[in-house]
Amino acid sequence: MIKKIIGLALLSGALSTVSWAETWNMPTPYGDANMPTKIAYQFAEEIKAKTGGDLSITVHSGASLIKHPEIPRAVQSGQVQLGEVFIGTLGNNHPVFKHDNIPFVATSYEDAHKLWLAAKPEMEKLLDKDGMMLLYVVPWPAQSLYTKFPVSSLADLSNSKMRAYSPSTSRLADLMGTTPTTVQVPDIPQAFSTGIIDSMVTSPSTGANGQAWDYLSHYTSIDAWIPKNMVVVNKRAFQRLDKATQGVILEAAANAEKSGWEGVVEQARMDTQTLIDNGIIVSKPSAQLISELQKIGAIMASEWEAEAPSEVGAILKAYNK
Ligand code: PCA
Repeated sequence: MIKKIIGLALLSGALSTVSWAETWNMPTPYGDANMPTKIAYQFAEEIKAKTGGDLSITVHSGASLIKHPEIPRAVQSGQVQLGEVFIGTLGNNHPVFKHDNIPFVATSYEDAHKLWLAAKPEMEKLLDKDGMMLLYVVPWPAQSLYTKFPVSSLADLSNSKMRAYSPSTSRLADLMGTTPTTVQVPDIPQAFSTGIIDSMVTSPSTGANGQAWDYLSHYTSIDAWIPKNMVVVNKRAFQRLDKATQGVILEAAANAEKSGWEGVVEQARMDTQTLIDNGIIVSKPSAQLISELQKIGAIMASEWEAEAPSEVGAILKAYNK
């Protein structure tokens, strides 16, 4: 009898240890050289340290566990507990996600932050409907134009094949008179060298990480928008945790978001310098190019608002306040 009781006690002790230390999986889309990925590792480390190892998060970077387009669904279904995604890729799910990729709405980091605060309540409502909760966002450096040739006006881009990474950038490519082609980051070098694309709009970081100097020559700093990655958690997974652990996650998320907004300016400067050091011709856009692009931005902004007047209207109203 006594033996049996001891046996049970040991067994339940062992079981409770197992159920206390949890491991969560966190797929991310981009590789380890990117700031959002570095921040994801910090976020995971902070949570592990502050929970004394009760919750440890395994970061699976570079879409190694789940392909980028499938990450939101994996979090929603609970296949993984949390994950990271580039907000703009969800533009076809709901126009609210497009706030992330509309040219010339917010071109400074300060304005991009303001736009984010304006969009956040609408984003949270959408995610909540899908059983997810927003944890934090990380901004990318401002998006600029990379080409295999100099560009002084849109005419120089006619017949160009431009990379697109979201519904909004496909629309942008159309309006610029180019042919949009969707290419994931790891495939950019190959797509340029085989002539599938000859231009793209992305950050100095993505150009520098992909050694853009190997396959293109010009960078025109149009700084057209400042997009973000977001990290979302499955609501049920989060609610199952005790209050203290939930608090640790929210605190680590706030720290992650802060380091992103604080770090992005210096990241942009360093990566632009890397482009210059490797021989890319970095220049400011001509007045003509900027005015042509701004006209396209205005068209895109009004199309965007017309798609969802109440939600997008709410974002723009909060932003312009
Ligand atoms: N790099 C990512 C997203 C935005 C950025 O700067 C990309 O090009 O796909």
